[in-house]
Amino acid sequence: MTIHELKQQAVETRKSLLSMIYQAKSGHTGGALSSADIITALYFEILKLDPANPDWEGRDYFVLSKGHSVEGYLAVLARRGFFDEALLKTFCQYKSLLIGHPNNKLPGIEMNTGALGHGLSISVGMALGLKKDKKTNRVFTLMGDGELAEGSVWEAAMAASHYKLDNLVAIIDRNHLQISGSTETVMSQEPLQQRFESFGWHVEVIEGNDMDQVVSALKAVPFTEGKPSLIIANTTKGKGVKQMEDVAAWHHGVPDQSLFEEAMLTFESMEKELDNV
Ligand SMILES: Cc1ncc(C[n+]2csc(CCOP(=O)(O)OP(=O)(O)O)c2C)c(N)n1
Ligand SMILES: [Mg+2]
Repeated sequence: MTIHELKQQAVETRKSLLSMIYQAKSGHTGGALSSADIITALYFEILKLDPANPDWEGRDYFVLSKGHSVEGYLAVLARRGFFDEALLKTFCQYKSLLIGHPNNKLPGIEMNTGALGHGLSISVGMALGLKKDKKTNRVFTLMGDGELAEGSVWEAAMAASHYKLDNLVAIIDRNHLQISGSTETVMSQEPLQQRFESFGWHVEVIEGNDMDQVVSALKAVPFTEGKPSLIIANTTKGKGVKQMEDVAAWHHGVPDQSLFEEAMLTFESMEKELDNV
């Protein structure tokens, strides 16, 4: 896909995830919006996948370590054809497989996540297994910046470089907010790049809501042979809905009817603008 088409897809992802949250009256809005460009690029351009055969041996693996941002993940999986898009309407309803966090009973989802701090460890295990089997599949994992307060992340970071896992790519959605406020107030993360570098990773810092930069970085991995790759993606929590941007309360806020309708109109005008380019 071209960058232009990917930008259009990212607007679709935002429309879809906000509709799911509005309908369900539940969800994690801010972090789903901040990571919408990254998850769209992964699923429409980067990952090797076969939606008709989710267990295809040659696939790349993806773990949504910040499992609460499931809405964008479900939206791209459905649009890529892993399951019927109509199922998105059942999000968070009784007996639906589309629960509030990733559920590996759904085609395309490798790993149940939601308890933060486990995705990187799981991804290290997957990447190590693939290396031992002399396979070339890659493993991608998307983490939150608040999630980095979990000690298990750092054990995994150590192991990834110890085992020279250059088939592992971690992305941090660096929106500077977690559930209750700024990451720097709750548990400071800086100097984040140097921390990971000191753990033996090759780190690149990008603007994570800029599709050009997201795709360029994801296409350039592994950055260094023999090292795990980390992309620190600077993003805005709530990206795309002005009232939600950079506001901690929108971590799991649900828009009322008027804000929902206003946001959908904004997305539609973004689409029209892109159509005219
Ligand atoms: C182990 C664990 N502790 C607490 C939570 C509750 N929780 C859900 S989301 C969240 C904040 C995460 O912040 P961040 O990783 O920055 O996510 P984002 O900003 O991308 O939404 C917390 C504390 C959890 N899911 N798992
Ligand atoms: Mg965050």
